Amino acid sequence: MMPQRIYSLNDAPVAAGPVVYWMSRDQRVADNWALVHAQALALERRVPLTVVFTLAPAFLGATLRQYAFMLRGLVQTARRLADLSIPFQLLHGEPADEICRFTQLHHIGAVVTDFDPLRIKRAWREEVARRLEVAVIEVDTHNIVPCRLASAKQEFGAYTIRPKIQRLLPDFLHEFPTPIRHPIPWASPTDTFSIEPVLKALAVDHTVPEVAWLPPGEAEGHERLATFIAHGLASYDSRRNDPCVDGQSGLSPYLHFGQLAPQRVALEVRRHHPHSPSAQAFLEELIVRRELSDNFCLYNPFYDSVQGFPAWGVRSHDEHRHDRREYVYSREQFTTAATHDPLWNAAQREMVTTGKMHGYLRMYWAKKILEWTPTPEDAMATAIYLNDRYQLDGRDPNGYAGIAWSIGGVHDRAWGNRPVFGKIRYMNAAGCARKFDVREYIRRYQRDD
Ligand code: FAD
Ligand code: FO1
Repeated sequence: MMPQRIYSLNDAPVAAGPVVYWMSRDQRVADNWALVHAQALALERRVPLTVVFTLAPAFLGATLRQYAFMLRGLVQTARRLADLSIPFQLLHGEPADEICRFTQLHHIGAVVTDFDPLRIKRAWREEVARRLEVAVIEVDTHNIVPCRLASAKQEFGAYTIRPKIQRLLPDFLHEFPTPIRHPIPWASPTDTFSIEPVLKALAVDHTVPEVAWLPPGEAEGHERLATFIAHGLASYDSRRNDPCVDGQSGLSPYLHFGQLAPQRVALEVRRHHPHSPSAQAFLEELIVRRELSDNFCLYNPFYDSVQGFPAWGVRSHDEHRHDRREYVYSREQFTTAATHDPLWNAAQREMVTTGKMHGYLRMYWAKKILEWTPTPEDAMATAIYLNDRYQLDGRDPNGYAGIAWSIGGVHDRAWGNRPVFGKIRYMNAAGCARKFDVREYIRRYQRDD
């Protein structure tokens, strides 16, 4: 099923010369269709193969926290590639410039890169495809059913994309081929990068520290998966909405940075728990909800703003723009968890201190930002800023879709009309108290001062 994952970004031919896999979203050796395709091209032509990663400055507001998790993972990936005689090279600077310079310098014959629906990434790929005279090929190795194949348009919700994905899943949910040691060596010398000087030199905000509780890397992602399957999956259905227990998988940072393939997760879950309702609930999130987010970001150019909301959501917000807001908070007050609501403050502190807010509270957290900001535009800007600054798994289609669901009704339906929210689904602390022990959660994330 490889051909359906491949999308040519220009109509230039695969020329003679080495092949480069420009790795970006899917930062792994195992279970990576883009690497498999790049190596197939290189083997056919009996030419060298290399992997490059362009380290961009200040990617979507990422801080030391996210860059460190990513780079520590890349060190491990670079080592795994070296074992396959495939050099990994880290390029610094504007990605499109660096790729074009690298391609000219090394007389590259083809550039393979991975799929990512985010605007910034498409701009990088489109500029490279325009400037190069050799083939630039995109491979979707993040989605089990390739995003462009699952649907040719923005889907209304999980209920419309689910049948399309389920029909195609048997064609795609298979084992991966494994890359082999590359027989033709890369000619020029390559320098291995050591991480500490790179981290120190990074011109990003160093005030958001690394987290210690989740070790980055491909191996660690696989370990986390094995632990979840052995101890968490069976009770996922009953515990995933309770932030006082460790009921989610904890996989999102590994999935976001591509250190673990969603398809690997689905294969292992299906292998160990083929029929449990808990496994089905988990696969619904992992496959349908996650691939719906890529669909939203691919086909909705306004995935991070109010214009991206469904028409009924835009209309509803316009009707309620002048409703009195009982509380209005500044970005500073949100950031420092200084609202009147101990539950919201606890969720904010969980995110700031651990880098991963519990999934159930993310809905409540974002909806309260809508309630306590002057306009829906402010709400979107504030939620995205905080989410992308503190979450390890931020700057991801899941985040833009999750925030647009919470604030704008994307992938949701209209509810009864109420002040400020209009027809957007409402949530409050009383509703949370019906789901979990709110006082216990608040106690856990008490301000430690
Ligand atoms: P699990 O419950 O174990 O789920 C496993 C995987 O399934 C997740 O890693 C994810 O890939 C997928 N998944 C689960 N729930 C969703 C969902 N609602 N939408 C899409 N995919 C889902 N997810 C991010 O990856 N990055 C974000 O920045 C992000 N921001 C969010 C903001 C808001 C306001 C909301 C409502 C949701 C957001 N989500 C985000 C989706 C979801 O909350 C997280 O994916 C999940 O909590 C990650 O933890 P986990 O891997 O332990 O989850
Ligand atoms: N991808 C890159 O190709 N180069 C980068 O420098 C880079 C930095 C980065 C920082 C934080 C983060 O969360 C993601 C980052 N990514 C980078 C992209 C990432 O791998 C994903 O492609 C998207 O964020 C998810 O679609």
